[in-house]
Amino acid sequence: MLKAGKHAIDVSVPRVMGIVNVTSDSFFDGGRLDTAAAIAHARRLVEDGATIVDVGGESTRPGAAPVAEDVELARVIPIVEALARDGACVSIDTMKPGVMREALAAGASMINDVRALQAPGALAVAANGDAAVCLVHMQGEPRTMQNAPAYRDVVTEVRAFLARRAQACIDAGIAADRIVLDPGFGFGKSVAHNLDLLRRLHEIAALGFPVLAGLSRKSTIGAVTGRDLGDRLAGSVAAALVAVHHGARLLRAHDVRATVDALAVWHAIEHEQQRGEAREQ
Ligand code: HH2
Repeated sequence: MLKAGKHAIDVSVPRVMGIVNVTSDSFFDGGRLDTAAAIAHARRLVEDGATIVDVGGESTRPGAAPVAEDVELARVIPIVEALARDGACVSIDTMKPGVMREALAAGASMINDVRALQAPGALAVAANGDAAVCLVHMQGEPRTMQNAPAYRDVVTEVRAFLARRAQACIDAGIAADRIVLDPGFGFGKSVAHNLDLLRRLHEIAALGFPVLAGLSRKSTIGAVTGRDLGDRLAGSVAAALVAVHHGARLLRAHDVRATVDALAVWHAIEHEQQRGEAREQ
């Protein structure tokens, strides 16, 4: 069970985190700045089977321009409030402790931070409440992270970093059952690094925390398939299934319905005894 505020998420079955970006420049779904449209989109993702909705007001794509805190707050808080009022498990995708604090006050149940709570004050904000935390590995800064990322062994280094950050959370008073780890596909990684991480994801899962994988529509899918952004659904779903096969428990996805369906098929195959009736069909 992953504890996220008042929610307890059974991660023995892989779950989908639906992406709700409220930005001008997100790499796939940028341009949805209208609050009502963002809320409607998030509700659709919940209907489609998202267990968590991840609300972000600042793009972290390579080269993205930073967003001021007041602008980010104005974008995300009304959406977090509306979804939390619905009873949804809401994650706030931010690097800023001030946004984390306000989002938790507005009802968010999870902090998703690509800086893994390393900003001054971030750990304290998380430790103060009962939200889950998703700790992401990133080499460098969003603006420059894709300029020649380099590792001796990407999996060993990412795993060591995530283990250190999980320990820092536990030392700060965050219970182990509130911690999620994410290798940060595309965050200071080449295509080869991302594929290595995916192939050896079980080494990160072996740390004992649920692992989240975010590959949806990312450039690695484009590099492998030769497809543009709008045409990467099949590649993204394939990558999500491989991630689950190698130990991921949470999949961050733009296309919730397709990902949920693919996971249902995977789960039925892997746990066939629970699906006896499906065998009759
Ligand atoms: N990827 C993105 C943003 N947040 N959080 C986690 N935990 N893992 C990820 O892989 C991850 C993330 C980038 O994707 P997206 O939100 O679609 O784009 P943008 O950053 O341009 O808004």
